[in-house]
Amino acid sequence: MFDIQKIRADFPILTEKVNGKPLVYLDNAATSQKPQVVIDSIVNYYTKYNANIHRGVHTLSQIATNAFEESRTKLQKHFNAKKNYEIIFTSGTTHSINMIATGFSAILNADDEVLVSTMEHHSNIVPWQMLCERTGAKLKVIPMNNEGELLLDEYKKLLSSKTKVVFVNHVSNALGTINPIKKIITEAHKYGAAVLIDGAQSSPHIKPDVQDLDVDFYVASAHKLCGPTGIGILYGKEEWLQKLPPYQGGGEMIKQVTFEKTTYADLPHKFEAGTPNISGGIAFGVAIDYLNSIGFDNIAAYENELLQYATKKLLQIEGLKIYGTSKQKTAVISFNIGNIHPYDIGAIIDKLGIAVRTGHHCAQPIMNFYNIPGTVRASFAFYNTFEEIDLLYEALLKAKMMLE
Ligand code: 7TS
Repeated sequence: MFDIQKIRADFPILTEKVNGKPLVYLDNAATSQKPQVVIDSIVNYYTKYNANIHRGVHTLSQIATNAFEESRTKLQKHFNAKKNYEIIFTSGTTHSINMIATGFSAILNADDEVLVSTMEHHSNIVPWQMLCERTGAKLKVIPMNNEGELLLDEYKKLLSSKTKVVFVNHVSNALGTINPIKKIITEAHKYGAAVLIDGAQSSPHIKPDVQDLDVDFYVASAHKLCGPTGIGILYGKEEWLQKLPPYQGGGEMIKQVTFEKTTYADLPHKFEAGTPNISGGIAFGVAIDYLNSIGFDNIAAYENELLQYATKKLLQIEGLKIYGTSKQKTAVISFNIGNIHPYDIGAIIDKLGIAVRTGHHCAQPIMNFYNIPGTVRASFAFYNTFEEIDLLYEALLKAKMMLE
C-alpha cells in the first residue's frame, strides 16, 4: 500500500549526492522536496501557456486563468472551505498572517487584547506585535509545559470579552507538538474572538477541515506541501474577509477607480492585487493532488512509524536530550547532545550528506523557555526511510566523538 521506493522515485533530488554522499534530506520542516509532476507543471506552464490571468480575451490567458482557478477549487475541496472565494492566494504563510494582522488594525483599539502561544514561529508573533503597536491593543501569551504542550487551563483564564483574536499554530515547527486546535477555537468563540490557525507545519501531515474546525482563518505555504516557494493560501470565513479591508491596493482588486473614490472587487480578488504567482498557484494544486493520491492518513501513519523509530534510536546516544515530548507530535525531533553547540553537529553531519536545521528555528521564545541557544532539528517526510534514520544515528555518533 505504501511503496516507499516508488514514492522516492517521484522525487528526482533524492538521488543527488551532497559532499560526495547520497543526500539524506531531514530538513522537511524548512521546506519539502518536489515531485516530478510539480516540476513538470511549472515547466509546462512556461513552455505552453504562459500568459497573465483574469484579463485577457486571448486564448492563452483564458487557459492560464482556468488552470489557476481550477487550482483554487482543488484547494477549496482539500481544506473543505464552503466557497472557493474563501481561498486567497498569497505568497505564503508569512504573507497570509501579515494580511490578517494588518486588517485587524481597522478593528482593534487600545482596550482590546490578542492572544498568542509560547510556541509560535516568529511570523505568527511579529505581525501581531506590529498590530499592537499600531492600535495599542495588548498581546498576551498562552504558556506551555516542559513537554512542549500548551496549558489549556491557563488559556481559558486568559480569554475574556476583551480578546479579539487568538493566533496559534496547529503544529510547532521547533517541537512538533500537535496543538488541540478544535478546543482552542471553541473556547475563543465563547468570547466572540476570531482564531487564526497557522497550518504551515501541520498541512503537510494532517488534512484540515476548516468548516468542521469552525476556524476563522487558516494559513499555509505550498513549499512545505511539495509545492513551489512563493505561493500559499489564506483561508478566511466569508464574513471575515468581507469585514477586513484589503491589504494592498493595485490592479485586479478594484471594481471601479476614479480619483474621488475606488470601490473594491469581490472576493477573492479584493485580496489579490497585482499579478500573482501563476505557475506557483497551478503547481500548488498539482502538489495537493499528488499528496492526496498517496493519502494523508497513509502519510501520517508512515511518518509516525519514522518518528517512533528515530526517537528510540536517537535516545540511545548518551547525553542526547529531546525538546518537545508531547504525546501528540508530528515527525520532528529537536535535540541537543550534551553541551555541544547545535551548529557544530549540523556542520559535521552535513559533510556526511545529512541535511538538518540548527539554531532557534525562528522560534526564540521556545529557546528562551528551555534556556538554550538552539537545537538540532531532524524533520521527516513520507519519502524518508528507516535506513536514513540509521545514517543519521551513525553520523551523530561520529560528530559526538569529534566534538566532545
Ligand atoms: N509558521 C510556521 C509554524 C512555520 O514553521 C513557518 C516556516 C512559517 C510560519 C513561515 O512560513 P513561510 O513559508 O512564510 O516562510 N518554518 C520554517 C522552519 O521551521 N524552518 O524554515 C522555515
